[in-house]
Amino acid sequence: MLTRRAALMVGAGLAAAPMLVQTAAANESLDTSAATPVDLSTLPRIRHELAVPPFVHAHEQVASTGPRIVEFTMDIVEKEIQISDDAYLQAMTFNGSIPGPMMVAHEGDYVELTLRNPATNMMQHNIDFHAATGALGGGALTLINPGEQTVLRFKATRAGVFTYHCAPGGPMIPWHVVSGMSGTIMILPRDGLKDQFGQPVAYDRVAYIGENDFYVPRAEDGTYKRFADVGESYPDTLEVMNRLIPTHVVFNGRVGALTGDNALTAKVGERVLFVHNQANRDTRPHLIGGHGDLVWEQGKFHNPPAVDLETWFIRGGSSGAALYKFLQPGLYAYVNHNLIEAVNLGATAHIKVEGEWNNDLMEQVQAPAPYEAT
Ligand SMILES: [Cu+2]
Repeated sequence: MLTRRAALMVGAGLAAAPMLVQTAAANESLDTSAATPVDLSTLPRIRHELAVPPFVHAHEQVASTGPRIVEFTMDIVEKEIQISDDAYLQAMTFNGSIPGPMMVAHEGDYVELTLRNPATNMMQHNIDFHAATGALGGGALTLINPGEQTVLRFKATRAGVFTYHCAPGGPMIPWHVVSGMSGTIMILPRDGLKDQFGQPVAYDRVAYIGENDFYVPRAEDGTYKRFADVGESYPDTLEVMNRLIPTHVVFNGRVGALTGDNALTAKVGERVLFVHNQANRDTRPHLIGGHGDLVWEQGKFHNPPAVDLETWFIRGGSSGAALYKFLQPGLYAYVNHNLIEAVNLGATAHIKVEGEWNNDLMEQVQAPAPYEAT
């Protein structure tokens, strides 16, 4: 059952942008009940509890078994979050985090997601997996009202990191996405990742970065507006969204989510797989003082990775992956190399790396000191 407020909001959104309604029909549900049943009863099942980003649930890089049904459960959470010292967002989230949690499975597995929309929410939601085939990525089979749940199973036929996001129809689609509803699923080849020569490579840890562009309305005095609930935030937010200039561009939900005390950590010699999701807007990650040793810029693991990249490109609506082995200790910044977005709007993460300095790779031959002009 749609709550009265949610019904009002859907109606208000549709009325505000009639052209979008004609072209984006993701709110039309699909009846697949007449399809021939498949029997997967002999497949083993494994259930993963999702981790909060930037962390990822424990998983095998090389599959030790044949295909399995890999089970996940996510709750949709509508809540206000603070996104900078001076701004709050009426957020919509998968499982309470921005980005939504990363799910990991292997090519040939079946992903089975239980998606729940608690009765305390106001909005209809669903999920569109870019990794899945048919039914608008599952969006047409998963539209749920507050108080409902749904279970979607899809076969992971393509390997890579893929964006998933909410797509409940019409102008609700961009609004839910820029309110926080996106994340990444990683489908690994069964025999793991390969370098540019086809040789196996492994990572020691995953750093899962979700980048978001936020559009927070301002009051007449220039301060950011705060709203009682997600529904109340919609009309003003739509106005800011449609001007296409974000007020915030951040990693993992807020300015400073991955800096200072929240910085990522690594050791010299460790290989970190940076997975970067941006569901709405192009971006260009760069690791200051490091590189992308192997970069699946488009995020798809059956394409040979590019090597030695300085900056890579993530298309809006996709996830990409970059593997880097840290060679020097110290503080690294992982940024969106639109430096205005990185420094002034928030799209910066820090990695604190421990280990021994290598003077062969870099040496301060002379510390800064005054010099005599000649
Ligand atoms: Cu949604």
